[in-house]
Amino acid sequence: MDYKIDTGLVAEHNAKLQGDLDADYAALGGMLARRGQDIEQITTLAQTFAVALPSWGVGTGGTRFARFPGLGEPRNVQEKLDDCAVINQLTRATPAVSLHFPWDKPSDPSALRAQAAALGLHFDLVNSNTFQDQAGQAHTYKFGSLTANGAAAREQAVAHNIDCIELGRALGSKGLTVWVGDGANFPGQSNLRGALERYLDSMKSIYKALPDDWQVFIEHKLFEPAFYATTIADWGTSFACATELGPKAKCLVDLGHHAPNTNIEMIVARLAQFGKLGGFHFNDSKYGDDDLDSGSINPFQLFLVFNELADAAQREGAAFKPSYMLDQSHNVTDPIESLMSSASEVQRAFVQSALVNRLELAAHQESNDVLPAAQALKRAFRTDVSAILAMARARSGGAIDPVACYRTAGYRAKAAVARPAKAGASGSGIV
Ligand code: AOS
Ligand code: ZN
Ligand code: ZN
Ligand code: ZN
Repeated sequence: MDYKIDTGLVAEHNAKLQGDLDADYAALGGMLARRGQDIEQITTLAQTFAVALPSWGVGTGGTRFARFPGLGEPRNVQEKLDDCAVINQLTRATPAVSLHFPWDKPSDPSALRAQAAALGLHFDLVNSNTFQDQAGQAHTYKFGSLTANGAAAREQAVAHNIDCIELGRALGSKGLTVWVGDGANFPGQSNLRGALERYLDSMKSIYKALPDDWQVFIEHKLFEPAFYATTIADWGTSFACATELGPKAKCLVDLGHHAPNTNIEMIVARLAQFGKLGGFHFNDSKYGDDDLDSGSINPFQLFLVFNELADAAQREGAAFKPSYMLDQSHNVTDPIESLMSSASEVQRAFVQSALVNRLELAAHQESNDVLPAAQALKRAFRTDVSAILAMARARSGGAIDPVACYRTAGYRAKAAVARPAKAGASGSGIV
């Protein structure tokens, strides 16, 4: 394995913290045992958790107003993989990378696949990009891509998605996520129904190009860049389109793509109930598509989402396997640090949801005993499972404290030397 952080350094870091961790773990184990829960079982479960990294997340994202590049940013997809490998080495929770084309288009897909394998990584869903024009592109997406009035722009957008499938296939991916910014800024600009009809026509062509074992995920988003009417604005539209397209089409929920205060966990429950929950883009949000670090604003919501996922997993067993990805933009932090801590925040919600006593909860619901039902959730949410997360990492070969270990290793300073800043470094301000 091509480890980017010296394994001796990780071992040394862990050795210093192991004693304290053992004590915290024993205390937590004792508390859970009094609740009838076995900490070992939960730690083993924590070790199975995985969330994919967004290739675009390892560069400084910026906002639509400005971008302040950091030192040692990855300049190409190979360097992005190196950074993703660091995150996975220290967290052991991010073995897959979700690539975005054409941003990450490799000149040699098999070489990129080999690099990923050497780094202990593989490729999750690939993402198409028809929300911005690329240099030399024949037809603009200014007035839409998959929904454009002009057949030529639509065909170009469809062809790009099919290229993404081909590329993804060469890389070992099993699915495509389609997010389009198509919509209108003015009432009257676009025929609302006509745009969705064109979207469906375009998506049908993409769907036909899917290999047998592939899926396509439709990502909805309330607004931005279209500020009056977005074609795929909500889960209802996404669900209707996924249903119309067929069994390989599912819905992808980006937590930031809803109006403030939307009950996202209920959307998750609905999509799971009807077999259309494809996956997630995890991030956090205060106002809109803020792409803040997962769990940084509303960790209770994240927990409630995982509580629904735990319910679905219990009902449906191994067949229930939504894809988990992060989709964040890091403007004021080192992206590697943010992604490490975000992966562990999502893992935290997963572990907390496993602490919910589902039998007890069901009994309270059955007897309409409301307060204890609410308390059953709160008790799990309030449990500090940090020692379980740290133990899971240590046992899987990661770092007890990933951010501290990363800082000790001086990876960013070394990257700053190896990757001198250049204008227009890879990454995007649009996430
Ligand atoms: C855009 O708002 C979406 O979240 C998409 O997932 C997008 O492809 C990604 O954020 C990269 O820009
Ligand atoms: Zn997203
Ligand atoms: Zn975003
Ligand atoms: Zn978004």
